[in-house]
Amino acid sequence: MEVIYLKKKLFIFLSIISVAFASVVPVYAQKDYSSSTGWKNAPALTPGVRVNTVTYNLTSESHTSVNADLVAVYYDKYGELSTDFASDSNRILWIDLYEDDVEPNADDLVKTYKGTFKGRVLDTIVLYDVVEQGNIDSAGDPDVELYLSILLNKVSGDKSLPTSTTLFEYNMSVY
Ligand SMILES: [Ca+2]
Ligand SMILES: [Ca+2]
Ligand SMILES: [Ca+2]
Repeated sequence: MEVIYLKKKLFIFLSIISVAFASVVPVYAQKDYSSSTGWKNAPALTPGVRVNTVTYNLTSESHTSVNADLVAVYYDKYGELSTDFASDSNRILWIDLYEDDVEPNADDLVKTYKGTFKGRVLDTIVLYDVVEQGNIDSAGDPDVELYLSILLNKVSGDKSLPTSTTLFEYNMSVY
């Protein structure tokens, strides 16, 4: 009886250890791939000229297929245009989030973000539209290739010069 009791205690002990270990392993495994770009400076933007960022390869941590709901772009560190640019509170900054594909497939326009100004100061960037309602890459492919396509509207009085890269920072995440 006593031996069986000890075996049972040992079994419970080992079960607790294995459950604890199993819960640690996935957390460690998640560090092996990137699900976020980290904070990046905006590219230099010449008004009226569309500029694409580099393409980032990100992997979903929770889903084997990725749709727009699993992708977010965060913005921070809003800056100010220099006096080379007109002060205009009607100026708009358009940011399109794309998922890159290989021809003959066109890249997916996933979401659009809209930036607004108070004079020369970039006031805020908000989600404007979710364009793609289905998967943004092949079903069963958790690795997505994301880039931003950015257009700073040209306003009368702007010089044809690029902005500094401190107009804003962005951070893309896939969940
Ligand atoms: Ca792709
Ligand atoms: Ca795609
Ligand atoms: Ca892919």
